[in-house]
Amino acid sequence: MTEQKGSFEGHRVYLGLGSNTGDSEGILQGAVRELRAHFRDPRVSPFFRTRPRDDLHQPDFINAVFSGLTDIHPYEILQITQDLENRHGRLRDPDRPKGPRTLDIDILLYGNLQIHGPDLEIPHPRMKERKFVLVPLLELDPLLREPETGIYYGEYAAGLEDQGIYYISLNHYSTTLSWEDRAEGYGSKYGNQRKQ
Ligand code: PH2
Ligand code: MG
Ligand code: MG
Repeated sequence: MTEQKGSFEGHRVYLGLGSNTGDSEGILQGAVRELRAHFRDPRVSPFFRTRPRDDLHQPDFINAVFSGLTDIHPYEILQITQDLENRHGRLRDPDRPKGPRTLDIDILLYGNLQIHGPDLEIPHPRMKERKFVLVPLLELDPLLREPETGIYYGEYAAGLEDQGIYYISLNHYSTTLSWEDRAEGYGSKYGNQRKQ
């Protein structure tokens, strides 16, 4: 069999990153740096400050989406991401499964693959209700569609209420403002109202 070098691109994987404990922005930057080593053509969305969902009494999150090409098996990706979470000192309060965390990495999409296992579901079952996932995802890939239905993720996002997603400028390294001040100062097409 002749080898066709470079003809197989691999699967494009999307990972949702979140943190709301410690130096969240630095933690996500560190996670991205490590993830890049496992994927070809790595891409990362802008970072967003987002209002907490599900468990409402916790600090705002920083969220972003990472994407890259790979042939690594989905369960092996799960190993890599869980290892990364653990090495970043992820603390889980068993009473608060959706509570504060130093680093959360969720597998959102693996090409058009669909997996419905007890410890892994792809596409991520709640991603289309969550603007903290959809907004950064759509920054990376505005025409992305849901594998099962072909529905644009942009359509899901457009149908959702305001969930408090605040853009953080990519150009913020040149300022000495806190990320909260930057988010407020730069404004956003997703709305720029500060939480009360
Ligand atoms: N993660 C959760 C629960 N709630 N809210 C925001 N804004 N961002 C998150 O990443 C998040 C959340 C559970 O993983
Ligand atoms: Mg999560
Ligand atoms: Mg998770």
